[in-house]
Amino acid sequence: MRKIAVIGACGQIGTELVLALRKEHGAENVLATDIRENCPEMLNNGPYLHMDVLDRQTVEGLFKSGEYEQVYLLAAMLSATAEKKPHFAWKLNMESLFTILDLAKDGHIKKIFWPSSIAVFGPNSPKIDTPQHSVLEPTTVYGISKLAGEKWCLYYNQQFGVDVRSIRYPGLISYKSAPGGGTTDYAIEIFHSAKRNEAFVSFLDQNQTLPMMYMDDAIRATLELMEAPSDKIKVRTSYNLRGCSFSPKEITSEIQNFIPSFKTIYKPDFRQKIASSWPNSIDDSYAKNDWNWENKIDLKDIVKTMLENV
Ligand code: AKB
Repeated sequence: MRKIAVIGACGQIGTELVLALRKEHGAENVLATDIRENCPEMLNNGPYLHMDVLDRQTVEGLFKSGEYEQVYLLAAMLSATAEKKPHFAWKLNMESLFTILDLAKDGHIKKIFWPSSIAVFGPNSPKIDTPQHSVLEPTTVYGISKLAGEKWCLYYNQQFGVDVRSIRYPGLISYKSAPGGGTTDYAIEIFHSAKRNEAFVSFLDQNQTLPMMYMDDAIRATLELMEAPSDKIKVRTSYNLRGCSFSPKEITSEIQNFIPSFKTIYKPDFRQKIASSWPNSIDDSYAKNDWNWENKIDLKDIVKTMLENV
């Protein structure tokens, strides 16, 4: 059996994805690679390689061996950090994708997963049940890079037959690994404050509803998409996926069902502007029809699980 590699394996999605892939395919068959020197303890059960995805020569050397059939390319700079380092964010998010797409085009990799985001939408997209095919006018560096990446994925699929698959992730909530630099990160930080019995200072407005999803659903979606027969994958930009939608006020009130004294204080910063350009909820009928996607975990379950485990 040929192997799987996850690039950007130490991030929020990567950590859990590596563990899920190793469970399914055997730990020795799933390589975790990241720019971090040392492998986090959670990923110690299988192979780890310290690698900078922008070092094209090293990345090519690894994959030209033909040992790896599937690559999950997760290395990226997220929305909030990307606004502070726009040029580097563009370089990281785009150059890494080209390296992997070119390796697949030349026959060294069979299947690629590359994550997109709800950030591809902008202020002129419909806010409620945002359709798969919608106005795409992102106003953030991150959103622009994800939209461009989606178009390149489609181009490599249509021109060269590259089997690249993608999901527009909403904000992802998990307790196993920390998020880094996203606008939706508040929905994780809030649980840490709640567990410390501290008031939470929200950088988003109380009524800013955003699409969110629990990590277990996101990992299951990723694996289901990658396992679906190629002819079922009709969307070769990136699939909309719906989890649940809530605002800081609503998640606060759910937490108060467990910790009645818990409070959130609202001090919106630059991230509020990013959030207000994104949808409130997502229509995912294409994912449902094409590969039978179905979300399972709602806000009540998320709050219970997070409070039990954070
Ligand atoms: C972010 O907030 O930047 C990410 C995303 C929605 O893609 N979580």
